[in-house]
Amino acid sequence: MPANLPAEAKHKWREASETRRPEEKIEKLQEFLSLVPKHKGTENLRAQVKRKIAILRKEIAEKKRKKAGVGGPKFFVEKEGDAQIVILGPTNVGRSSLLSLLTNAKVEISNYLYTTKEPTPGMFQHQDLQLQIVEAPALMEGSADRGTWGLQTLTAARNADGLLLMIDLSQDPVEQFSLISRELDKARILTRKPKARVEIERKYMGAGLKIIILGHLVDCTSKDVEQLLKSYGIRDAAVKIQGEATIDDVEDAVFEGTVYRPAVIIANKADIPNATERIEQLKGLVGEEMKILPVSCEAKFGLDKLGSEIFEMLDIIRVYTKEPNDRFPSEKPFTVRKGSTVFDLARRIHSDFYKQFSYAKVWSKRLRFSPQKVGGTFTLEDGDTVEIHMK
Ligand SMILES: Nc1nc2c(ncn2[C@@H]2O[C@H](COP(=O)(O)OP(=O)(O)OP(=O)(O)O)[C@@H](O)[C@H]2O)c(=O)[nH]1
Ligand SMILES: [Mg+2]
Repeated sequence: MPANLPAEAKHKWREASETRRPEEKIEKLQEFLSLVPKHKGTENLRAQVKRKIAILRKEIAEKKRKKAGVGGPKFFVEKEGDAQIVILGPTNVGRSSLLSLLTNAKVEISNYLYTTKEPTPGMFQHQDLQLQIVEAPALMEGSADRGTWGLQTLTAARNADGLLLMIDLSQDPVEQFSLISRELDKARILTRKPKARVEIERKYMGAGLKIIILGHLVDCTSKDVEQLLKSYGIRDAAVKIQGEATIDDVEDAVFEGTVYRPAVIIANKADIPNATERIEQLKGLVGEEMKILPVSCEAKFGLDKLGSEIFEMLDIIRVYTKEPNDRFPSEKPFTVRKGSTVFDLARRIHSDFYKQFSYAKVWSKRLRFSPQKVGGTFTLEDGDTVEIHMK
């Protein structure tokens, strides 16, 4: 990644990331680009910034159309529900068929290629979770490199919380999966948990830079990290470093370059005669790294497990909250990351709940008795009910 950018480029990046208005942001990003030296080491970064500019342009155009009340192709799908899941795959694999089986979205299913031309959403209810499923326009060779079509498909994937990578068992599964992997790779969307995860939370509540190292820094010290961030003008942020991180991983996080999106493979058209053989081929390629779910949208089998597979893939838990004077907990759960504590939940509800936290009562099947009085660092599990008491 882009080590050793000139100071003025770093300065410009800071300006760009602090600007909210898309028009102004584009301007700053263009200025930034002109300050980045052109060599192999900055290639990724330059491509990424160009992509950012192209996305901002779409955003502006879409806003204008909306204001003028004219229709036209939609580029972005606003998030709704508890999570947004994007169906990604080559043309004709059955993405629309899957969307129409899971939701009541109106989509055209046909044997023609490239029927779906814009990201199309629908809501899918899994137990008490509302999952928004979005069919992205077909992925093709070169999607990551060119044009509006590829940009809208991969932007949808980048903005999602999880991916359903769909392939067609009546065609060569290895070829299709390789195509998907290649394009995701180029767009810097990882579907395997990365070794390192660096999160930079700007505008950290306490003043100053706080570096929280939960893993290891492999080629630098925390002083180096501090210095790097300061050179980008980041003096007020919480930086969480997990796993085995390098200084490049930290710099990549500054540019919000690589993202990780969990995924499962949906192997559709499992009703065709030699499906079993092709599933084995695919397994040989993918190994244990990703789940493969053979389904048939036409014969309607294999789909009953989809909801729980998505839930598992997302790595989230559902937590129910209760007011101290109410008899029953909320019907709608909060969804929080697996491993979250009572403090994390409190922060999610409202910052006051965190700041004035006193203790909580937790009802849970796994506890020997419920409710149990717990502190803020108590780790929650799926299905827990929490009652927060403030000072
Ligand atoms: N045999 C079989 N055919 C299927 C299955 N699912 C979908 N099809 C057929 O595959 C073709 C493509 O289905 P779509 O759902 O339109 O595929 P898509 O991925 O949305 O395609 P585009 O939007 O055009 O890229 C249609 O003719 C479907 O009837 C399946 O499980 N088995
Ligand atoms: Mg379609």
